[in-house]
Amino acid sequence: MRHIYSGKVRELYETDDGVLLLVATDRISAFDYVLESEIPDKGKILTALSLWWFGQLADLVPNHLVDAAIPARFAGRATACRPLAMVGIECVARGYLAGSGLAEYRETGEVCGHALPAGLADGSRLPDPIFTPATKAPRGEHDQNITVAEAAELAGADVAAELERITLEVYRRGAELAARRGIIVADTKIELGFDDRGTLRLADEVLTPDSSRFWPADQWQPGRAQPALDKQYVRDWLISPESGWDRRGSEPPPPLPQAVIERTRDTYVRAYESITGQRWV
Ligand code: PZK
Repeated sequence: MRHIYSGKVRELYETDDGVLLLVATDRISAFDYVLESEIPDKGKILTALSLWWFGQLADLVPNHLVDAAIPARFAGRATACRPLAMVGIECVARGYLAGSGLAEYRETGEVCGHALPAGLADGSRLPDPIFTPATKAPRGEHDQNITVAEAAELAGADVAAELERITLEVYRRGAELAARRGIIVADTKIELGFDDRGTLRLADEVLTPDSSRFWPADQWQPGRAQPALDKQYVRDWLISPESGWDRRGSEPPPPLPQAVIERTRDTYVRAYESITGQRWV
């Protein structure tokens, strides 16, 4: 087996049979840093959640999962995948305004070429979910939003239309299911790739808090930044005086107190349990 790539919080391996292993670690990022503290079981929880979603979405879009042995040291935190020719576009759907979508809206009144009504605020629900593609940024940089027309130029009009259709369907299904459990899926990013027969398949992880913005519905209040379902305790502690950390300085964030680690682990467990309706064991 060889290691082929390190992401911020995940690792990618290739087995001798050409199967890819996506390994979710317990690393956590905040404010663009990978923290030195880990969240116990985070990788296993997100892997289980992603697998559950692949099942829920199987009638909408084929996926990259294959049935292959997973080495014991990655048990529970890896998915075995077929190698795909990945589409060079990050496929994002947004049902609410936040992050780079909000920034673009404030500057132009549009997001990725979608004209939006005036007067929307941080966290506002959009009239309809929109497809907001982005180009993959080099390591350490942020993805760059592009218009739907630019995506069509890059990928070809037919492929881009498929990306948009699949991304919006995944978002709608995900948002609808999560809403029944009191969770808002503000947006989600999916990755798609072509298999050796030319079929587009859903890859990577899907509808996890690392690839989506999950907000507790009972705390949703447009007009301010929404608390994240998963790492709000981490962010709040890091920007609190107790951490002693200056977000605008050049120092990396300090290690998290045990209580913050434990509460954050609880938020991942809660997210898993409320979305899937299954107990985390
Ligand atoms: C692939 N990534 C992102 C994921 C990392 C990085 N089925 C596939 N075929 C080919 N390539 C990929 C996939 C998938 N999924 C995914 N980069 C390439 C990534 C996990 C860990 F370090």
